[in-house]
Amino acid sequence: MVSTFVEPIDMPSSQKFVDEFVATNTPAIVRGMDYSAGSWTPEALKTSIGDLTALVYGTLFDLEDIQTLEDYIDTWFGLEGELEPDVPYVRWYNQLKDVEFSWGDAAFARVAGFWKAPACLPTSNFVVPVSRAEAGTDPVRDAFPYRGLLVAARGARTRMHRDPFCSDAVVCQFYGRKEVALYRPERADELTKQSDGTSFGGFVDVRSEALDRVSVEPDLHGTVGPGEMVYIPHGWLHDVIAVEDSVSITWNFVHAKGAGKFAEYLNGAYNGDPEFEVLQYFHRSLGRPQLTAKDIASYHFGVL
Ligand SMILES: O=C(O)CCC(=O)C(=O)O
Ligand SMILES: [Fe+2]
Repeated sequence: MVSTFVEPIDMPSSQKFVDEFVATNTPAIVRGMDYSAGSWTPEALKTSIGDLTALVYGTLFDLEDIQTLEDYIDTWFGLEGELEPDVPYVRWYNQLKDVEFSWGDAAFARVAGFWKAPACLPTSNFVVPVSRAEAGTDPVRDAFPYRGLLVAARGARTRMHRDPFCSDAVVCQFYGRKEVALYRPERADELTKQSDGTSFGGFVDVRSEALDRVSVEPDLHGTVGPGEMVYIPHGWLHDVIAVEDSVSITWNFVHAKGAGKFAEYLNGAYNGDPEFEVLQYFHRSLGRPQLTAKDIASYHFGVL
């Protein structure tokens, strides 16, 4: 099989984006985001949020360290030569659990004036997160599950995984470049090494032999640079590497037009999935009592 290069498309309308990509579960790379490029350079970020304590990870989603963003940038940005293994990665999520922590909420509040949600994304009919009073939901100001500031020195990577609870993801690129490899949901078995009981883990590491190429041909591959966004629909497995020092913002959502698998998840697969607690947290944060998967399903889809 030969992998197809994903050509960036110009920013479509949200109706077109929902119909052509969200409803059909098709990945896309979109160019033409409206953002303030000068506010996202490493130097500018050191001034705006460098004093805040960031969450530092390895190549997947296990927290390894905390460090101010300024320390991280000073230590890791500017590496040259061959891509180095084990470069740490700042994934600075807004609060998604009931624990005190250096969550990214304060950093998101400070950078809110520097970007806008890409115009192609819908602003209503979300199933996740639940919008307050059914109002539109804006990832610039509102918390979404796994909304994170991603600061990745060259060589830092997100190993092959699949995002949690059948949610879709976007990654908006503001500085530097990343390479993305995408594998269809039907290939999950082929790409599973061993099930480790988490949503993210247990997949083959396609860059274990060499960082600059993937060892299993993806269905789609592309690169994302400043002002571009990648859309990763639910179920698609993906591997991402920063080939330049990189700054992005990501978040996950479920839209009513792409919610079929999410409904199935609530009907069974949530059971034993530690990520289900994140969904419950988002409902609780709106003042609702602890909801079961059945409650959440009937809230969104009526009685299943
Ligand atoms: O940009 C990246 O490193 C990929 C992020 C990602 O896939 C995720 O956070 O789930
Ligand atoms: Fe992901």
